[in-house]
Order: sequence, then C-alpha cells, then structure tokens
Amino acid sequence: MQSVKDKQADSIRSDFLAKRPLIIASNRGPVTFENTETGEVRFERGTGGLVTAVSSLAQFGDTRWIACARTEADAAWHEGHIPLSENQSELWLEFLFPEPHAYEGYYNTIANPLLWFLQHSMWDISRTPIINRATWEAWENGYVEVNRLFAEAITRQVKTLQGHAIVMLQDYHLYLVPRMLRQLLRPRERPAILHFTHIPWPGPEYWRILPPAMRQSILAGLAGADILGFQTRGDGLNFLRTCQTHLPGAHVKYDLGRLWYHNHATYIRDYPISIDIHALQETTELTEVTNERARFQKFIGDDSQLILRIDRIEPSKNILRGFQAFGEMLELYPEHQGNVKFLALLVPSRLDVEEYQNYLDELMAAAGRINVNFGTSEWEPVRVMVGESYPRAIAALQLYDVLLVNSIADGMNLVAKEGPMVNQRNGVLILSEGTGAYEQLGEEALVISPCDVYATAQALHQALTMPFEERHNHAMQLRTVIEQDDILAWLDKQLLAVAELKL
Ligand code: GDG
Repeated sequence: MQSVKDKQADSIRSDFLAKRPLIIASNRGPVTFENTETGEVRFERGTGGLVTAVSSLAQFGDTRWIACARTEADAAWHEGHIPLSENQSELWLEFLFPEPHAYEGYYNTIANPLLWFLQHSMWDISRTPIINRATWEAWENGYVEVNRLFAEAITRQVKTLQGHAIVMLQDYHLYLVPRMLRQLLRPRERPAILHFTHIPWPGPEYWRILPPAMRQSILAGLAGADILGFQTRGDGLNFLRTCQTHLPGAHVKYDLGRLWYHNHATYIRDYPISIDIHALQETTELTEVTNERARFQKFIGDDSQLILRIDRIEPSKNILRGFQAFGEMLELYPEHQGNVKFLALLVPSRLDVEEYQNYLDELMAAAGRINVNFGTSEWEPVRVMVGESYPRAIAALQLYDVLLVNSIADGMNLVAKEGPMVNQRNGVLILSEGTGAYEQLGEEALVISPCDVYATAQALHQALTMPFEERHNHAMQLRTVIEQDDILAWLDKQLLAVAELKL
C-alpha cells in the first residue's frame, strides 16, 4: 500500500509534470547507440539511478534529455524518442556533437582533471596543476564553448515547448549554463533553472587554485540558477563560503541558504542522491546475476570471508591505500591469513586523462605484492577483476562480509547504499568520512579517516570479527536509513522546492 508521503510525492510529480515539460542536461546521455554488424542501429540503456528515475518521470509528461554524443552512432542518430521503460514511457533525447578539439578541452583538460581533482582535494599543489596557455585555450575554446552549445540547445527546446519548463542541469561539466540561459532567454521565457553537483564542493581555500577569471565565471555561472543542489549540507555551505570569498558583488545569507547576485536570488539546498531500490531488487533476480553469484560463491569457498570493494579506477577512490590496509591487517592479525579474500571489482574510467593511465599499473603492482608476500599455493589473498559488468557488481555485493568504501573524497558513493540493500550476509560497511554517504550512514558503519591505513587495517579486523548480533543490527539499520530516501525522493524534493519557491 502507498504511504501518505508516497501519495503526496506522486501528486507533485503528476500535477507538475503534466503541465510542465522537464529538460535534463548532462554530459552523458541515458543511452548509447551502436551500429551492429548487420548494419542495424541498437541502443543500450545506462544503468545509473538517474536514468531509471527520469524514465519513471517520463510517464507523467514531456521529458527531454540533452547530452553529448559519445559514439559515431550517437551522432548519426542525433535526436528522437526512445522507449525507456516497461510502462511504455518515452523520452526525447537530443545529442550534441561538439568539435572534437572543443570536447577534448572541455572534458579531458578542464572538467577532468582540473575541476574533478580540485573538488576532490587531490592536486599535489607543489607540482600540479600547471595552468598554462593550453589550459586557457581549453577553457575558452572547450569548456566555455561546450557549455554554450548546451545553453543554446536548451534555449531552442524551451522556446518550442508548451508550458513553463523545468531545467535540471547535472554536474561539474555544466557550471556555466545557468547564467548563459538567463542571457539567452527573456525574463518571461525563462524556465525554472536547477543545477545539481554530484561531486564534493570544497571550501574557498581550495578554489584559490583556479585563476580568478575561471573561478568567477564558474560561480557567476551557477548564480544564474534558481536552485543549486548539493549532496550534503557541508557542500552547500562550502559553496556559499566560496561565493562570499571569491565572487565580488555576491551577498550570502547562510540562515536562508540564499545567494544574491546581479539582482537574482539563488537557493542553495542539499539533496543527497540515492538509488532506485525497486529497480535494484529486480536486478538481483536476473539470471545473469544468479549465475555470477554462483561463480563468486565458488570463488569464496565455504570457510572464507570476503572483503569487497567496487569502484571506477579512480585515484579519489583510494584503492591503493585499501590494499595497503589489507596487507597491514594480515601482518597485525595473522589469524586471518588463509581465511579471508579481498576482491576488488574495478571499472576502467577516463583512460584518456594522463593522470589515470598509470593508476591501474600501480594498483596491480600493490595487489601483486600482497599476493607474493602472503599468498600460498592454496590461498590467493587479493583478486582484482578489471572490466565492466553491473550484474557482476550486484552479485558480489550480495556476498560480502565486509564492504570497503575508503574514498579520499566522494560526492555520495552509491555503492555504499547499494551494498547494504542487496547483501545477504549481514555484511559490515567500512566507510570513509570523506564520502557524502557518511552523513546518512556513518552511525551504522565503521568509520575511517581515508589516509589512515593503520585505522583502516584495524577496522577490517574489527569488521571480520564482529559478533553476529552486532553485524545484524547494523545491517538492518543501514537498510532502514537507505529505504527512507530513494532516488525518487531526490527528485521529489527538487520538484517540491520549485513549487514552494513558485518558480
Ligand atoms: C559520481 C560521484 C556520486 C559498479 N560496477 C559497475 C557499475 N557500477 C555502478 C555501481 C554504482 C555506480 O556504478 C558508481 O557510483 P558511485 O556513486 O559509487 O561513484 P561515481 O561513479 O564516482 O559517481 C559519486 C554519484 O556520481 C551519483 O551522484 O555518488 O560520489 O563520484 O551504481 O553499482 N556500473 C556498470 N558496470 C559496472 O561494472 N554499468
């Protein structure tokens, strides 16, 4: 039966979206097209929570999604309706195709690594970043240019659509779009403009890394939105502090979560993102997942415990220190030798960015060292599996005794929410205080400071030896907390704010 809260949320969605078209814009689209060998064009749906949530919104009204083309087939397909769910809802998808040089500067120089590294506090400031002529060129002809393409495409949509649109812009690739939209559209044409930042927002000290012209453009760009969503309250406060420090002419009201800039009010809110619990449960029932699970059960064996981590191959996920902590634990507590396996499922990511290329080699070497130092002919302490398979990830999550999430910094970390929802072994969550998920899940996890390898080793031991009752209680509590706020709650809160602010 539907709860009162669910009914209210349904009515916000249906009332609002029946009258108001929704435009989503993000760097990546919800699907990718491919040309098959037989000459047909096929598309594959993305697995992210955002895609699933938006496809469920599509049933209420007119939903449009604008993203950059990633394959030649994307570019050839260009735009049109795609079916996204069993209930036959459709989504209008438009691909943009920036010049390769512009895309390169926007994506591989400015967004990743410059902004990503800055926002995850990962620059080695005595050496990097080096902002040189090429960076400025990438900024002007790449980042600004691609943001302009998005703003123009959204403007075209807004002008042709019936009804007062809601625009939801996603993430650090699109910081300049809100202000551009204000400039391109007359006041009465303007939609409600929302932007959500999926990654952490550090304090003003960190933004000093960027030259004033770049950081002011970013802040002024965002100040063009009506609502800015962040993963945590801390991120939102950091944003306000950053504006107060680095944006001349900005007036900040902390108690109201409001920024005034150029005669316009922007409201700063936290909307912790979550997972689609219903879709996740359906995924666990897929044959592919069942088969993978059987394979993993064989790999773990009857008497061993499993430590699991699942991440993109990404320095901010702190994978190296995770291996170091495991090695340290085996040294400190030799009773675990032969009785525990560490499985790392690593998804290749951003290999075009120089900083990511060597990271995998370093990881493999670190895992190899542990296997050489501690392994025997019967026991392989660490198994690294590199590749992309969502069913495999979900199957492994069902079987862990310990889930290690030790990111240096992480906007939220969805794995920390998926794990407890599907796990069948009352597994323990070890969670870094640098994740956004820490705010909601910290009380029911073993919390670690991400650079502290010694404390992480101790936490691994504590998790492996935790009495059943305690594990069980934490696992139950984690599920309760995660269930309270799923992905639709994330969307509903934003729609509710649009209604409350009469945007
Ligand atoms: C960014 C922010 C924030 C895992 N293996 C595969 C696969 N996965 C899925 C996981 C999970 C997702 O990928 C990863 O999400 P995370 O949140 O853990 O991490 P980021 O990719 O860094 O996401 C993050 C998030 O945005 C949302 O706002 O939480 O902080 O950094 O759902 O289960 N997916 C596929 N193949 C795999 O092998 N397709």
